[in-house]
Amino acid sequence: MKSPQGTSDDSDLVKARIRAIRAAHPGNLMARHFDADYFASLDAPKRDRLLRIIGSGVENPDSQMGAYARDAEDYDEFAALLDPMIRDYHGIAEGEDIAQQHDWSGASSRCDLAAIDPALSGVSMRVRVGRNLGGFPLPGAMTQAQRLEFEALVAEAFAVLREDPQFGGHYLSLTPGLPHTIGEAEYQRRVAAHQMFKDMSGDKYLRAAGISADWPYGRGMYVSGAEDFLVWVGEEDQLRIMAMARGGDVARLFARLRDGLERLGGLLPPFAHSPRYGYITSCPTNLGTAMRASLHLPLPGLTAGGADLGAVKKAASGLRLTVRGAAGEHSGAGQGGLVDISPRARLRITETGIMRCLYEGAAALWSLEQEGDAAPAP
Ligand code: DAR
Repeated sequence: MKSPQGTSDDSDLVKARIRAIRAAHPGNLMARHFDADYFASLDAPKRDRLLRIIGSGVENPDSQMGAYARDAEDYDEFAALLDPMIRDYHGIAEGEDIAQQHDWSGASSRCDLAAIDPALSGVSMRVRVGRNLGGFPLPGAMTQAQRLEFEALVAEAFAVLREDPQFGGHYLSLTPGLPHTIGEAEYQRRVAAHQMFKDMSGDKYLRAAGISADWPYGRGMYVSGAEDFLVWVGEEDQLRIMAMARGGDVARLFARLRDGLERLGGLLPPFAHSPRYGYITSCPTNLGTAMRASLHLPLPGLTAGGADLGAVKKAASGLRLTVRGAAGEHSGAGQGGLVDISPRARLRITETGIMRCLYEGAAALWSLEQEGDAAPAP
């Protein structure tokens, strides 16, 4: 059966299919929390909207979350299903209050891994946040015209930012026929340099959610002169704003992002934000700070020379960190046991909390590596 993209007369089929997914894929949070009576209580238009939100999780039973919001309001309008999924994923008990706070004060502190060990003065670090503008649908529901309208709006902001002494740079569009459009060779060079994002149609989850539709229209990237401040346009969220650096100074990296976010935010309409869930994102896993902070650590001892991530994942989990290969999700450890470590929490933690979790977690893993012991101290 094709995925149920908004055909409410598929209700019984959908319910049966989700029951089967729940049995075969207990980790699919949409299937775990889907309630057939709630679904049946909705009128046809709302059933159609909900089917589109969960379509990726139905089409891809191996999903973790299994849903992508299509409008900022979806989190309130479909809270009966989405809130239990969000609590389950982010480890928030039913009845516990959710009120996201934001705090960037840590970016003005001293958090430099090189001060712990000069060997850490060359680590590759990246921190990004997702942002969406309240006046547009989220990427899964945008028409091609809306994607082009959005790109034109942010390109105006980039035209101002490019003159900024701290963040000056230029915008590279993938939309055919624009003044800033880049060719295939430049695009592939930027992808190989780990700057530009790939065609999302290769991600079955994003494809099923409609997030990769109309590729490459409305997509592009702003890059600062120093190539250490980037803004993706039209990826999983409307904007992914990131700072990158080599070295161990985590606080300085966060300060770079904080300042860039402030400059760009002052040139755009307000970002979609909820007092409950913080910055609104397509995927519920990113709600709250909408931040992913990471750095690459060489851990040959903890990864058996890069052959096995099991022990380091266990050690990292105790430090509230996730570990993946340095080449991204689902990749193995790189040369010399190079791994990407990142705080797991996004919601009910502040930006400073994430920064400190990354800094302290990296220091702890490095110390274990030096001691040659994969089990963290009790
Ligand atoms: N694959 C989707 C999303 C998982 C989180 N990763 C994101 N948002 N890039 C799933 O529901 O499993």
